[in-house]
Amino acid sequence: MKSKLIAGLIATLFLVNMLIMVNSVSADTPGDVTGDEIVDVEDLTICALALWSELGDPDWNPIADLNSDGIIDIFDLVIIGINFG
Ligand SMILES: [Ca+2]
Repeated sequence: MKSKLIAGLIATLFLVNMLIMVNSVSADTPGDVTGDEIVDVEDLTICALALWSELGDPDWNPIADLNSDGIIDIFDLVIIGINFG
């Protein structure tokens, strides 16, 4: 019972954090890495190539850090996924 409560709390905190990060994106077209105002496979590819990189890593690509938190991770991919197409 206690472990389910903790798991639920963690899941809730994760979702709230994700929503805050998505809403903090300031671009005119969220998820648009290339700047062509379309969120498509090109944006996804650029982000995927930099996935799991952090500032200073060889794979780091600042334009793929859509939520500007210094790491390219699932939250950046979520921004692309939400706005894809
Ligand atoms: Ca990021």
